[in-house]
Amino acid sequence: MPDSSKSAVVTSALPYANGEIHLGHIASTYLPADIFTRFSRLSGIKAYHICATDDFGTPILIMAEKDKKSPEEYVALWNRRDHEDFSSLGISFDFFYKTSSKENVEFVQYVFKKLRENGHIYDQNVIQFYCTFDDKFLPDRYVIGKCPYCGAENQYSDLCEKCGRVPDQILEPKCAICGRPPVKKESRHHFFRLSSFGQRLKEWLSTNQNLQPEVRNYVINWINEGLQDWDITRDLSWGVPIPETKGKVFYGWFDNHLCYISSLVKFVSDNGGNGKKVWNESDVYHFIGKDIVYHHYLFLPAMRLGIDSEYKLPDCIPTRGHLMLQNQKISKSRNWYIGLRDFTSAFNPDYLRFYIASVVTYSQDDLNFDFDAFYARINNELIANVGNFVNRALSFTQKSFGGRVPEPAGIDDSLGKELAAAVDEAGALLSCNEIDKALKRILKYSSYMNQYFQASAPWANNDTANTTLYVSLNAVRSLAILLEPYVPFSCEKIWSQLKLGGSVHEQTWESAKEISAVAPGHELDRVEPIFRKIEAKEIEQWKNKLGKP
Ligand code: B3M
Ligand code: ZN
Repeated sequence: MPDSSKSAVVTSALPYANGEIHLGHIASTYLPADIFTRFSRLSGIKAYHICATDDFGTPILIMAEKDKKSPEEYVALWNRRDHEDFSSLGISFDFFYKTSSKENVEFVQYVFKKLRENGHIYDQNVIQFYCTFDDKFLPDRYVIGKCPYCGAENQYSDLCEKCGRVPDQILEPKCAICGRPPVKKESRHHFFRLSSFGQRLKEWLSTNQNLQPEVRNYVINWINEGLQDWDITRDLSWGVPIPETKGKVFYGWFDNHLCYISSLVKFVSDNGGNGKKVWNESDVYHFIGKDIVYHHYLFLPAMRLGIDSEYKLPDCIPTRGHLMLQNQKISKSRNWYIGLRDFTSAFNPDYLRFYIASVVTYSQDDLNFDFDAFYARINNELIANVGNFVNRALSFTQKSFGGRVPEPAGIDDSLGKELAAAVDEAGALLSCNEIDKALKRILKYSSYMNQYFQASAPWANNDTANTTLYVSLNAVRSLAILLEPYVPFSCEKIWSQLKLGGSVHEQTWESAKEISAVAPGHELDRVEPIFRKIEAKEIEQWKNKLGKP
C-alpha cells in the first residue's frame, strides 16, 4: 500500500486532555501507527506522524473545575504529560500539538464558514437544560439523572454507563455542578447536514479499496438506515468560538479531527514547506480504535466533501479493536487497568511494544493483555529467540576473535536467499498493516539463524567458525533493521554494539538484505546482553496490584 514515490501523513486519534494514557489506547491506535510510520521511514517514505491532545468538551471543563484550574492550565498539563508518556514508549510523533491551538481554532472557523457558504449548515432552535443558579446551559455531561432505559441512577445525559445507551430524555435531571434541578430553555443551534451526504459517502466508501471491508460494510448499513443531521453547537465557553455567535462554541467532534490537518499544516510550514500541498500529495492514514468509527468514516469525510475536498479524504483508516485486560474489560474506576507510565518504568518499554505487536491483528476483534502470556512471549520469544542469537553471535566474536569480525570462506547461497525472503515477505505484510504477521515472519528468520548457529557449532569447528560468525554478525545487523519498528530501543543498542556508526533508525529496509555489510576486520563495541528476563514474581506482583474485574 505505501507508495514510495509519495510521502505519508499518519495520524493517531487524539487523546482527550483529561487522563492518563493507558495500555488500551496504545494497543488499538498509537503503537500500530508508530510501527507503520517507522516501517514507512525505513522504506524511504517521507512520513509525518501527527497527533495532538483533544482539549475541548464538557468532561474536560468539569474536571478542570473540580481541580480548581482554568481549562487552559488543565489541558496544558495533560498535553505535556501525554507527550512524555508517549515518548517513554518510543512513539515517534513528528509533531504533537493541541486542538485548542490558534491554528486549529482559525482553521475550524474557516471550515465552518465554507460549509455555510456551500449550504451545508442550517439553524434551528433546540430545547436545552439550563441551570438558573449557575446561569449556564447544561450540555451533555453537565446533566446527571436516571437512565430512562435501565433505571440506573447518576448517569450523564449523553451516555448511560450501565446500559451503554444514549438517554434521549434523562429522568430526574440535576445540574452536575450544583445538584439543583435545571429548567428548559430554548437556544439557537447550527446543524451540519450530514443526511445529505449519504450518496457521496457511499461512493467514497465503496471505491476506496484500502478500507477494511468489514468496517466499510457496517458503515454502509448505517447510511442505508438514514443519517441524522448533527447539532454542532454547544452553549459553553470552552471550545472553538462560533463566528458571529456570542457565548457558543463548536461541539468537540466538529473541531477535533480538523486538528489532524491544522497540525500537519503548521508543522510543514514551520519547516518552510507548503502544508496543504503535502497533505494533498501524501497518502493519508488515520489510525483509530473501533469506538470512533462513526466519526471517522462519516462525519470526517462528509465535512471534507463539504469543503470541496480542499484537503483530501483519507486513503486508509486502520481500525482496530479494544484491549481487554486478563480477558476482562478495562476499567479505571475498578482499577482493572494499567497506566502506561507505571508499566514503562517497571519494564523495558520494548517488552510492551513486542507483546502488543505480537497480538494486535488488523481487525475489529478485541485483543487481550494477559500477564502470563506477556511473561512467556518476552522470555521465550524475544529473549530466547532474538536475544539469544544476537548475544551468542556478539559475545562469541568478542571472546574468540577479540571483538573483530572474522574473514569468511565461502558462504552457502541458501543463507542469503532465506534472508531476502524474510525481508520481502515481512515488508509486504507491514505495508498492508499486518503487524503481527510480519513480526512472526521476522521471528521465523531469527529461529532459522539460531538453528544455523547451533548446527554450525563454531565452538567445536575451528575450520568453519570464521564463516559462521561472519554470517551471524551480518544477520544480527539485518535483524536490528527488521525489528526496528517493533523494538526500537533494543535495536539501537544492538546497532551500537555492532559499532556500525549512525543510527539504526536511519537505515533502509532493503539494506537488511545485505549479507556483507559488516566487513571482515571490523571491530565491535563492548558487548552486553540486550535484554533482561522477566521473573515470575514480578508478574505476580503486577497481577496483585489489579482491582476486581
Ligand atoms: N478524543 C478520543 C476518543 O473518543 C477522541 C478522539 C478524537 S480523534 C479526532 O477515543
Ligand atoms: Zn446548577
